[in-house]
Amino acid sequence: MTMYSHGSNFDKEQFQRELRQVLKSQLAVIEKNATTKDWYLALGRVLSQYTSMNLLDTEAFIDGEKTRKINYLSLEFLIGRLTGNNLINLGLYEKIEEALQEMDLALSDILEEERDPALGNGGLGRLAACFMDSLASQALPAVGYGLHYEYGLFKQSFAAGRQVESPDTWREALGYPWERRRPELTQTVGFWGHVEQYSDDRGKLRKRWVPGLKVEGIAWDLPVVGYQNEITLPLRLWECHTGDPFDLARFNEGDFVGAQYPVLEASNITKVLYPNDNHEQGKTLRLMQQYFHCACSVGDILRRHLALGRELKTLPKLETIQLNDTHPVIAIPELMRLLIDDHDLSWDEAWDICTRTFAYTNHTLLPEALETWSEGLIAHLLPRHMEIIFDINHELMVKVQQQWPGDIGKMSKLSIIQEGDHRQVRMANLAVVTSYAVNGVAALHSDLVKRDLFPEFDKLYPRKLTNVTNGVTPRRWIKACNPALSSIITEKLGDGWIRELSEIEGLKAFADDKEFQQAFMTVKKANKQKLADWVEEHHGITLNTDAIFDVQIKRLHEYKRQHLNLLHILSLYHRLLNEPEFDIHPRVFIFAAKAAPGYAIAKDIIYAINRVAETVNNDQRLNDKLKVIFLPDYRVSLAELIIPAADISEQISTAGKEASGTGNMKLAMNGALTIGTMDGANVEIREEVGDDNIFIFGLKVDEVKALQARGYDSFIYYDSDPQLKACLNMLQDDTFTPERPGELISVARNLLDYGDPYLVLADFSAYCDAQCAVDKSYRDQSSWAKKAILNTALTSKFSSDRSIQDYANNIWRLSSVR
Ligand code: AZC
Repeated sequence: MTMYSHGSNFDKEQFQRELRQVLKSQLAVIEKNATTKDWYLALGRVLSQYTSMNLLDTEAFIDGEKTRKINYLSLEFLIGRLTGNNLINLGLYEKIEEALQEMDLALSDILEEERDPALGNGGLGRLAACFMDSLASQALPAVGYGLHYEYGLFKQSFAAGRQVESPDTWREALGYPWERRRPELTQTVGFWGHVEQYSDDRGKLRKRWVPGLKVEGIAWDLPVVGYQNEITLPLRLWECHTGDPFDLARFNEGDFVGAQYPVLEASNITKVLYPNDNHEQGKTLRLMQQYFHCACSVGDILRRHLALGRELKTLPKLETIQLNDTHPVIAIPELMRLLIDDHDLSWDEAWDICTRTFAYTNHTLLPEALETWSEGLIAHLLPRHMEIIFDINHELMVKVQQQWPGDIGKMSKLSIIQEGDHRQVRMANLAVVTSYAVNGVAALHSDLVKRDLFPEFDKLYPRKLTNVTNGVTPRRWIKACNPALSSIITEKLGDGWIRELSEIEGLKAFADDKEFQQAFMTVKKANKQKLADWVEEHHGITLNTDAIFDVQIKRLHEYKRQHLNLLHILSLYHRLLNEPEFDIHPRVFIFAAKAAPGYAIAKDIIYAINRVAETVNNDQRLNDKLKVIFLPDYRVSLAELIIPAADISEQISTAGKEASGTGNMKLAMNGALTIGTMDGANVEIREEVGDDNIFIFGLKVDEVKALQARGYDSFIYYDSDPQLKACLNMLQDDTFTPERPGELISVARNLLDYGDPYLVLADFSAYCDAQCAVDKSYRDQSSWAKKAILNTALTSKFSSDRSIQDYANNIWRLSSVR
């Protein structure tokens, strides 16, 4: 057996032979005709042979261990490109680079050929990917369970400034080289049908679900390579295959054509990722996706457990199932059903197992993102599961009655079933009631989960609600994306920080060191140049790298307030043109964001920024002081280019709305200073870096609540602040769309007539003041360098290795973390 790690047993000539062989035998390309794309595919295939072996060996090794295993269930894993990252984690980057160079091939060009697997929307999906990296790098036994979408998150382009979506065929024509099909792991999943009672052999009355349709779940494994430790964990993605429609036709006798509809619907189950971030849509197909994902994953977990000859009652001791948001919560009634109906456990036995197996992470407080499913839909699609949910709810109501006798209000608030004309199943309530631990994703957020979202559950289940602050992997988000920074860190501290990020605190000692400041700023400048070159090449816009690179990159959402950023840009534009005394250090505002295709105002905000950018960038009077650029198709690989080049990180959500944020962490680690509200993990970033090294502004959570309770009126700000008024008027008087009057009005209307739901105007003036402070601060380059260095040095808390250790110690209770 060959373990490929540390590159210690790497044989260059053999690798070159394998590469040529794969090119010819598998891709049918002769060397002299090979394109960079062909080489990328060949390289991926050769490397994935190594990781496949490591994956199977890790599997065997883990099966032999008697420790608890983590099953991370998530509808999204936003993994980004794998080739470069896997090379680093395998310890093969330099060796392969050299081997390719000998063949006249540039690794960096080859890596650019990989299309990002975008199997997630934003923060929640990217977090899952970082967690898998940390689990593997800390050699923790784990499997990531997700869906093998045929189309990932849509590709975004702009047509005359407006977002246009197109399908993302991430696997391209020849397949994704890193994935492996695992036919032996196939699962069968039912839908629809009915529940029947029957007497078993011993005359016991039992229930079983007779589905109206069965589909197959095919497993695809992607390798999650641990950092130079010989561990490769599976990211197991399920793909839906529908069987022969004629079976169904027979089943439904008579209506031959009509009987195909469910099959047609089912054949779409893993076609596309729903493109919503922090918003649920309530579509039947989405529930089918969720159930399909859960049935395959729970089925696989039980299969593994039983194959090792283990008893069901030891399941909680040996397996834990972490639910990434409510999307996989239907796994709870699924496991109950399997234990009771298929394995003949009593209700109490099954419930005992479930309540010690599941744990749930909440990622948002936004009401529109809290999932509920119509009871009628669940009863129709998954009749046995609906029965089980009712039974779980019955027990819950008994408990609520004991705790608060006669309190109907409490019953209706806590009930899993929301009463009303169209009864709904509240997935979060089901998750909280069943899980042995429930966590929020940053200290403030977890506090609000307790205080505002689930205060009664916190009483009912003391200590169940807890916090695990998010983190990001330093392998991808420093080492891989910022090689220049990595090498100056390593020069000073050695390379232990890649595995144990707290070692990076050693940089603190060099924060005042002029030479190191210079080195740090030289790296930053080079990264800005790299981004500028890319922007010039792809978008034909020249960026001045002496300018402050001010970055807001994340999904487009009103609560994230890209339009607050826009208003500030308008105020700079207005002042530069109208106030002769007014001057600023040159600034480049960089945006990147996708809007959910159905989210009209978010798309209007993108359009407004693009139109403003066009005018501002071409206004000669500004003397290059101001540039605005909205880069299309935000994705992991674009983030990897932008983040190392950022001076300022925009984290300006309405306080209480951003659960954590993780881009804020990546940017701070790479030496960008945060301008942000007291929201999500910004609060903890401030704690770590200190007030001098961050720009905090705006209303705090309690002030937001108080203002809203008093009755918020955005016109008060509009009428009393001439600066703000001028900005909003520019949106309304067609300054930026002279040829198309009224086109930017919706953004202004949203903030005025429609009540400004996220208090943009209330925070405008504080935001402008904070931006002034940024401008002033940047003029002292040495002091700025110090602040930037301290951001890199003092944000090690936000390594996902630390998050995973918190989960391991406080939630999963793994005996040995290392
Ligand atoms: C996001 C949160 O909005 C973000 O603040 C957090 O950092 C991230 O999860 C990871 O915890 N939430 C989502 O993406 N949520 C949904 C339902 O899409």
